[in-house]
Amino acid sequence: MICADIGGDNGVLSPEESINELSELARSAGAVVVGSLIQRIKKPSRNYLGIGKIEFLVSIAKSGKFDTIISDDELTPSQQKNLEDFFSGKIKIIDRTALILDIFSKRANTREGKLQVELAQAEYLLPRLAGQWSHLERLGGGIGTRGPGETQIETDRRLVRAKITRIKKSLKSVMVHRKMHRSRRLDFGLPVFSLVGYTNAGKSTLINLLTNAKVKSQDLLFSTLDPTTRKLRLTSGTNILLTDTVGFIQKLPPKVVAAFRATLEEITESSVIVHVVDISHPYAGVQHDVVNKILKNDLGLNQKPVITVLNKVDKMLCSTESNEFLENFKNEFSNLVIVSALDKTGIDDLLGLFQKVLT
Ligand SMILES: Nc1nc2c(ncn2[C@@H]2O[C@H](COP(=O)(O)OP(=O)(O)OP(=O)(O)O)[C@@H](O)[C@H]2O)c(=O)[nH]1
Ligand SMILES: [Mg+2]
Repeated sequence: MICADIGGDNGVLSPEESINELSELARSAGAVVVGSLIQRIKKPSRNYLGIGKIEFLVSIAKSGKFDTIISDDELTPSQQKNLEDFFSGKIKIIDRTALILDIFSKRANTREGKLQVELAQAEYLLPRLAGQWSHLERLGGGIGTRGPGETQIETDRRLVRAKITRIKKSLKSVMVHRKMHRSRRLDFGLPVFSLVGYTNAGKSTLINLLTNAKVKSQDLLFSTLDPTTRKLRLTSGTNILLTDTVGFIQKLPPKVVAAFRATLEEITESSVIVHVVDISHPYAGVQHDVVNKILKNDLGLNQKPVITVLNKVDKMLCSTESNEFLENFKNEFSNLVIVSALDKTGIDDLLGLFQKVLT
């Protein structure tokens, strides 16, 4: 697998940082990344990459060292088709969104999660249908090909539209059911604290540590898709509900965010946002800002109290630079706590903050 980025300025990470993240996503989907390339051009060409880079890739494709190319930017249907033609259909071409949706489809466990992924996949595929499926069938399974139906018959846009309507309807009924559950829960008057954050920040590790929730946590992007809620008793005797949610990432297309609106609603209805940041990550600052932006702009959460949890402090290098980084965070945020969900540093402080924001 080769990852490619055209070095445009449409993300919050630099092209190099963004392509590193794309490699992590590919690894999370089970792929082995054998190389990456960045091309600095002002505007993507009709083939996405310039002809020189494509010829270079075609020449090394002959060695059989890779079978897939993933672009870091969303490809238009014709860019995807043009690129595929250069490789005579022998190399699979997918983009960041298809890769993320593929990971989501592997992780979804609940009916609601599965429906949301199906919806996002169908919305993504609708404009890309022309002549695509026969080609994908030739390439066989693997990442980026798992879709809402892989049969020829579904190449028909009308059918996919009907499918979108159907999924939305099913989602609505699942949501009504869940809302009833939620209102019952709210009847108990328990405040809900939502763990949110960039993917891989340590949200699931934290809920497991605090509540014995047994959510799967692993060093892969988007481990968690379906939300989990558990009761947590604070030292004062007060009970709260703690919810683990799907992680965020930069360059997440609005259609994908929209498909997960039901899950994200959990966050909008919570009393307190617990923003978990992997402080040991080289892009921790950017990751924090990406999440903040989604919370504020996409979910309209400006008013809720936020607790900022700087996690993985055990992994942080003790340099002047990292100390300065921590100090900057401390100066900027009032409800801030530094923890390690792994070696349990700072957990009492975190629980103390939970109590403080309630009073
Ligand atoms: N060193 C260290 N590793 C941690 C800490 N907290 C979590 N991890 C590791 O970080 C990885 C990701 O943790 P998760 O809890 O799955 O992260 P998440 O935020 O739930 O990730 P998604 O579900 O993918 O959004 C796992 O390998 C954890 O073991 C920590 O405090 N220190
Ligand atoms: Mg998780």
